[in-house]
Amino acid sequence: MNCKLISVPVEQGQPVPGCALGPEALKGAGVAAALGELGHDVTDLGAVPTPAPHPVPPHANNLKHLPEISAWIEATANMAYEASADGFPIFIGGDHSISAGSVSGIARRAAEQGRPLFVLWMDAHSDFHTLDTTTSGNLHGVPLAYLCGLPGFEGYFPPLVAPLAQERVCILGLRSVDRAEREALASSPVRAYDMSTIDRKGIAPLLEAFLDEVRAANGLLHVSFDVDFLDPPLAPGVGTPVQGGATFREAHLAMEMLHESGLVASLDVVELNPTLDERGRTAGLAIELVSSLLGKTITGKRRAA
Ligand code: Z70
Ligand code: MN
Ligand code: MN
Ligand code: MN
Repeated sequence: MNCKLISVPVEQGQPVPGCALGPEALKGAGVAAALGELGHDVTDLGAVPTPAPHPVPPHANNLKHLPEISAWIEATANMAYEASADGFPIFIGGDHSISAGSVSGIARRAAEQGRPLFVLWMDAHSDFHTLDTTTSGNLHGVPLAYLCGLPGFEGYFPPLVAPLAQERVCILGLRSVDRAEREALASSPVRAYDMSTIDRKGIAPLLEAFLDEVRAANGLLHVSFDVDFLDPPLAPGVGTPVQGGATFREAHLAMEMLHESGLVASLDVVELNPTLDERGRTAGLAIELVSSLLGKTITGKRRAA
């Protein structure tokens, strides 16, 4: 596999400084070497160049850095579209607003190829606000609603070439969902699994059922991994930790299953904030999990890359 590393050093989608240093932290902690060890070719495509802010009209809601984030989404989408012609793009954030760009570019490519795109959103948060419903104004809280074609983004975010089919989206790991997001999810076919559901049913059967659907549809799968999916004591280097997250064993198993499925075509790793990390633990853990998704095994007896 040709793994293409794409840095998207954006932090204006959320309020805590430091998240823009995520790409350098992950690279500094050896993500390229770790993937090389697994037999992959690794190409570092560098960073999405900082775009000029978009001249968007004023919005009635108090949205933070809307012109900048809108421009980053467009620039990231263009890079994602180009990079997804071949190989396995890995988008390293940056806050989760970058996925509005990475996934929309991937979706445009998948639509051209006539392949249904499925998205696994591993996150403590649903990121399912529209521009009208967000109460924080932090745009890392809206990317999934935008990608699913919810209304109100027109004229503010770039036009979506290929909105996601909501029944092909699965959110895993929820424990912080705002009221408006809860209402929007209740009337949406998006699968939204919170931690209680994971505790009761187990992460493996939930994920396996989703992977079966991707396989049956001959689909492509994009994984959007928000590091705050993980339990905060394990992964302190995130801006918005929420207690009660996934354990190492749950996350590790999910990544191994994703690899074994052979269905994953692209990946985001977002919300890593190295200034809040403890001696690089969170970055190291993220690399361990990305390695599992790309074929690292314990005994070496599983399916090869
Ligand atoms: C909240 C909001 C959020 C990530 C925090 C939080 C959103 N729902 N997303 N961390 N990744 O402000 O809209
Ligand atoms: Mn532009
Ligand atoms: Mn998120
Ligand atoms: Mn999150």
